[in-house]
Amino acid sequence: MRGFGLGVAIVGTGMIGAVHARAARLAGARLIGVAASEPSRSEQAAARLGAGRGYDSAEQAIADPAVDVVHICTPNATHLEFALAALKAGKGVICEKPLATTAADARLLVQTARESGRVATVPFVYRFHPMVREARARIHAAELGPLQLIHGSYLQDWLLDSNDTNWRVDAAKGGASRAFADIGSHWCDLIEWVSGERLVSVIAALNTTVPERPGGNRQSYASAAQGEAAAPVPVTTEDVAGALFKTQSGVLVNLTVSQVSAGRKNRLWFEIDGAQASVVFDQEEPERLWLARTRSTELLVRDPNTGSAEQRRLATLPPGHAQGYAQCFEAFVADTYAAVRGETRDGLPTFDDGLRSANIIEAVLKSSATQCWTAIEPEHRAEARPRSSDRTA
Ligand code: SOE
Repeated sequence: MRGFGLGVAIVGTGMIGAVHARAARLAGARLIGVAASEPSRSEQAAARLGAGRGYDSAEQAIADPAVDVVHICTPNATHLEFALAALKAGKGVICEKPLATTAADARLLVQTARESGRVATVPFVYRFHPMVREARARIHAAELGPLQLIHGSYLQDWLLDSNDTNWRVDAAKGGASRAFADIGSHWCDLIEWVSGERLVSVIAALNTTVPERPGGNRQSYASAAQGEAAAPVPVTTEDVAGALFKTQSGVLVNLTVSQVSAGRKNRLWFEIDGAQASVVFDQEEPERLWLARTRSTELLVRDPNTGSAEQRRLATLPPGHAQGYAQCFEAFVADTYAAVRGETRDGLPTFDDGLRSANIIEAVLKSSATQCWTAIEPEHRAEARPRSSDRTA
């Protein structure tokens, strides 16, 4: 660690690489350089993202002694190689989700991270909405009573048109699961973390509703109109998924996932129903939390002056000045850097959480193939309960 800020490199310069770059800079890091798929693209991306240099390759970025933390923002199938190399080079790592395309690979990454002693995190960033923290604090303060049911959905529409495509569609680059691994993974991470419940088994069904999409090697979000013309290829990854889970205490959890639901842009929604009260969070309306009892309903509004310690910590703007996805990402990156400096932050998603997610994805794939209830590998979870300091004020 040198000077004021950590030195960081970003490997992968698509849509999400740019989000990382901005969050890194806001957290006070020095953006030493970026690596794209080829040197000329790295140079262009360095200019666009305000980085010190463009690297010739990911390997060069990882080997740079000026770099303390490597952000891995490349297609999923490359995460294993780059994250292993970065950990072995003694770097801290932020690796995009899904952490790996198989649970075995995710397990190897967890083991390597532990052996390295480095901070290794995964951007399950929706944990960083202040009102998500509020929901969690209230559940852990037993305000909802014993939990009865958890349900919800994560819906998008950016792959609705048969001309829409992206590397995620290709199982060789994105992994065998697409919609569930890309966004269902966020929902499962969030509800486990908020509720304290642990998913133990699942029955799931996956469906590919758009059987062919343009082939080719497009980066990030891109429709055929924006990219090069390419012949259609069969799609093997799912557009929609339905899953019914059971938790360790017997709570039923029902999830619908889709990347082909017209008008739904990034609608992560959950409801947690307890014996005394229910709580609802909608990622597209993240400033509010719906909290209802049988005879009264409240709409809680984010406010840095009220609520749980963690709501207040993550509220960076005054009430009524909307915070959203960008501030979640910024808080996640800032908390990762704080951990690299040796500080403790509540709810930082680590490689253990990436492995947890990979185990859930693997069980969902297996259940949909066998049409049977399937056990989820019960691996250690880094953090299941909030600190005692996170209580409603
Ligand atoms: C695309 O579906 C995507 O960008 C995901 O990869 C992100 O994790 C999610 O936050 C938004 O949608």
